Formats: sequence, structure tokens, C-alpha cells
Amino acid sequence: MITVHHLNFSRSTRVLWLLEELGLKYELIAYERDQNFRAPPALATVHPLGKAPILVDDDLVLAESGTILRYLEQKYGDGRLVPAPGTPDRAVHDEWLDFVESSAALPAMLTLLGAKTGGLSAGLAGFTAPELQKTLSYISDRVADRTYLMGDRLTLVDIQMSYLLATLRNAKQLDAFPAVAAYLGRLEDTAGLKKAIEVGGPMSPGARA
Ligand SMILES: N[C@@H](CCC(=O)N[C@@H](CS)C(=O)NCC(=O)O)C(=O)O
Repeated sequence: MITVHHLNFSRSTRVLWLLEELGLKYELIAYERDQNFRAPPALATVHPLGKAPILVDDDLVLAESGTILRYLEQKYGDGRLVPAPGTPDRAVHDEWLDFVESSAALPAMLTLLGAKTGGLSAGLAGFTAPELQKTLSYISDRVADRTYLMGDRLTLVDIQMSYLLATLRNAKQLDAFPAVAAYLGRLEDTAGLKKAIEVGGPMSPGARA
């Protein structure tokens, strides 16, 4: 039995999207962010980190969206959403998958947190702004002539990338990166992401997604 502990406006949409892509049945337990945009304490009773997403599959309790995507694909997937193991494409795919929540998330989250908290210090802004530009240029170069990050077919990295780009787009950080905004639009046009948003709500406050 698969259960997703889902928080509104969060990364758990990634997990809902993959579950919808794989056509798996699941139970959704929904939590609401508090007035400070934090998760409620109840999430920490499921996993000590108290962050979403959390996946429960029988006795297994997993946090970290990238780990959850890999686990679900390995256990329930048919190989359609990842390049073949041991190939150069798979290594590149996994590099992108790790990149989203590490190198890319750091400047993205600092930028978003800065906007919510009255701005970053000059020192931190001096690090964050060029790092975010580099990150978005890197993604832009990759998707400018590809439908999805790995080419013509949707893979786990697109699912992982969706939340990060939706939050940045809604914070007006994609205005100078039309190829990235167009790529996000292609993700939003997929039936799987549409269904995930229908089930779990938008990924980020703002006009879209
Ligand atoms: N690296 C983790 C990040 C988890 C995370 O920060 N989740 C956010 C929602 S997008 C959260 O639960 N925030 C509420 C809080 O920390 O209080 C992942 O990819 O799952």
C-alpha cells in the first residue's frame, strides 16, 4: 500500500506526478503549510525531517523526493522513464537528477527565501545571484533544442525539475530565460503533471502551476 504525505505548494507534486505516470493506486494524506509557510508538526510524526514529500510503502518510510522517484521507478516502473542502466545517457540522467536538489536548489531556495524575508545580505546576494544565473543558463542550454531534458521522452529528471522551475517562474526568475519557461510549459502540458496538480493543487503560490 502506497501512501503519500503531501504538503500544499510543495515538492510532493513530483511524487504524485510519477505515481500518475505509472498508473499506481495510492492514498494521499494532505497537510497545510502554516502562516510562516512551514510544514505542520504532524509531518514529523511520519518522518523525523518533517518535510514533504514523504512516501510510505508498507513498512518503508522515505523522504527526499529524488530518492522516492528512484525507488518508485525501480520497484514499479517498466524502464520507460529512465535511460537504460549502465549507459552514458543514464549517467547523465542521474547527474541531472542529483543536480536539481543540490547545486540548483541552493541558489534557487536562497533567492526565494530572500524575497520572502526582506532580501539577502549583500555578501549572500553576491554569491546567490550569479549562481542562479549560471544554473538557469545551464538548464537553458540543455532544453533549448530538446523537448525534455534527456531528449524526446519524459524521464525522472523532468519530474524532479518541475517544482524548482515552477517556483522560480512564479517568483519572476525565469523572465530572462524564455527557453526554460517554454520547457516548463511543455512539462505543464503533460497529462501526468496536470493530473498531479488536480489532485494536490498548484506547486507554488502564484498565477500558474
Ligand atoms: N530535498 C528535499 C526537500 C524537502 C523540503 O524542503 N520540502 C519542503 C516542501 S517543498 C517542506 O516540507 N517545507 C516545509 C518546512 O520545511 O517546514 C526533497 O527533495 O524532498
